[in-house]
Amino acid sequence: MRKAMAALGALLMITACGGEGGGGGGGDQIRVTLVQGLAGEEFYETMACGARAKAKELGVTLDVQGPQKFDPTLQTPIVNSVVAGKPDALLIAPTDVKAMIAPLTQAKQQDIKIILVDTVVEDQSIGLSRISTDNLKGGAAAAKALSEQVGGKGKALVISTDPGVSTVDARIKGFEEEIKANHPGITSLGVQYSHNDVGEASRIVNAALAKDPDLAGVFATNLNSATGAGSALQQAGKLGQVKMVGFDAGPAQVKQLKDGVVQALIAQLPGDIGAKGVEQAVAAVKGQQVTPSIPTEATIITAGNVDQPEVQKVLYKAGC
Ligand code: T6T
Repeated sequence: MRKAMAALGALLMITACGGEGGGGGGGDQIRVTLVQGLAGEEFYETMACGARAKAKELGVTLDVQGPQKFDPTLQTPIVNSVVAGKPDALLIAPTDVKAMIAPLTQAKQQDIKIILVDTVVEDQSIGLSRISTDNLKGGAAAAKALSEQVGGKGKALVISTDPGVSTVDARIKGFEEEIKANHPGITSLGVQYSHNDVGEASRIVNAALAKDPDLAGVFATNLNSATGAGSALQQAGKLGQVKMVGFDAGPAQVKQLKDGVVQALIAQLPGDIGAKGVEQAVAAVKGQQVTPSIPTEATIITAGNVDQPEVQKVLYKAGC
């Protein structure tokens, strides 16, 4: 029943977003579709804004669609219906490294140019260009920032979304390797998974605080995990006692930063990823040079620099 409802929800999403930008779709106009990892979430909405602006600049027709949950069982029917509509190119953030290979193979067989934005799939033959933050480096930066906050010692917990999501898996790897290599005083309590659910992330932190009252730090690998972990620390009155570093810079997280719930955020450049995605899609459709791998930058945000104009520019938005 829940699946049927979710599929219906996804179908409703498709009809609501068809046909944007690029002045009405003349015959030879390039048609691109962006399939987000999660519709309505600030990271992917900011990505869509960057893609839309670039599409307008290049005179491309852009459709933006996304599932209601970060879930391959919801993303797959969207990809299948996009493929049926035969766009010239598809920008997609695959929600699982394995499960999204089959639907994307279909798209490739239809000669739809595929550009992977943010996340990737294991099959290296899928994606003419892969555009994403250097997440391994981002995870290591999070480890350094957290270690600094806790004075290089104590127990640290990692909260992530689900195994099989390329970005957050790389952040965990970068974090754990940095801790092992350079922060001997830090004891990693391992990773727990929130399934990208804010409430679940809160529940995990509450349970961790009960089990390890001397918990020193938390690394949350993405927006929803960070938001949930932060509210649990706030409700437990652990502000400043348990330090936290979170990936992403959505409005809720920036508020937590200003309230002293979290000490550092690692902000990606989703708008940049979206814009570069459209550029690579157009190049691929025109048979021009395409760049196979494009790493994008990330910025460490603290209460000390959050109000600086250049930092304000990288904060995520819920709309354009
Ligand atoms: O962290 C981003 C994105 O990079 C990741 O792939 C999934 O989660 C976010 O969308 C934030 O929720």
